[in-house]
Amino acid sequence: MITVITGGTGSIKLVRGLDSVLDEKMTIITNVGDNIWLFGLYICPDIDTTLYGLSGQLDQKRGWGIYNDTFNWMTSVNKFSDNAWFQIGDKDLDTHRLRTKLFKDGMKLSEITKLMSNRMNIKHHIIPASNHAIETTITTNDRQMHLQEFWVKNKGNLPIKDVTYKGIEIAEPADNITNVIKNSDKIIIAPGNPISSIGPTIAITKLKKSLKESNARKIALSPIIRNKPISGPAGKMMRAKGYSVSNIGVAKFYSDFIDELIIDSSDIKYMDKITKMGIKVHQTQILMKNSLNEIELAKYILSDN
Ligand code: FO1
Repeated sequence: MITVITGGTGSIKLVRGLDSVLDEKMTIITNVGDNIWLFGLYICPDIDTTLYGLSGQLDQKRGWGIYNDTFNWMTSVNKFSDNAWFQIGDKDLDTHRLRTKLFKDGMKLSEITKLMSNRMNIKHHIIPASNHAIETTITTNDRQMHLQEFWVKNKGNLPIKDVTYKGIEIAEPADNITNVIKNSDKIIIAPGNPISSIGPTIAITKLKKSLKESNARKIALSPIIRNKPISGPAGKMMRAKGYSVSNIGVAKFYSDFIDELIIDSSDIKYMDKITKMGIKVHQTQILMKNSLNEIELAKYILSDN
């Protein structure tokens, strides 16, 4: 049984690769830290990227939203709302509308995700990390803000003093996540931003405990090549949390539960240092520029090397 812990717009590339290669169903645990209420809608970007990615609807260039979407509704929103910095596509809108309705009707986020996944004919299990609200919050010089306000409204151009996960103290893993983790053969940490895409999930106390206790091979993919994040604000965030922006920093961040780390072939110089931390290191080409790369990396992870 394969379980993947995902978040951010890069994870879906690996998930797609695994989907092409695997005959069996996998479980995909998605980040909920960047969920946000805007325009009266409950928006869950990482769940939707997974849903759209696995049902062939994703705008692959942007990494979020639906391809060939239009943004006419946003023009009306601009008249009334201060939050028009967050772009909702016209087709994408219906996902948020339905989720919000079902949520207000009393359904849990995991139930809503299952329903949507079934309607999109996705064979895998997509489970939000928690049904509790967890909010990734960025502390800049003068105040705290939601991750989306930092990343989308301010384009990540503010200094980061701290990153916290609001609500994490009381958050429980959704559904049967702890059992899935215990019974998995392999648990793959997708190449997402360790702090904002994977961090909120593994900070859930009971989820982390089950990761530590699981006998699965726990394999993380580095999101960093030659000391630079493949995409997004991982560098700034890792520095703010006291981790170096390198594979050493990634290894340290995951060191209390992973067995293995896959790094890019160009970073081979870090191998010894990471091995000394008790983590087995693999090196291969980790940058996924096209579907062939996605499939090759998925095959590499699934092989027993
Ligand atoms: N990212 C942007 O940079 N600008 C946007 O206007 C934007 C809108 C948006 C709407 C729906 C959705 O599911 C994702 C959206 N994203 C947008 C992506 C999102 O901000 C982040 O990349 C993810 O939260 C990272 O996981």
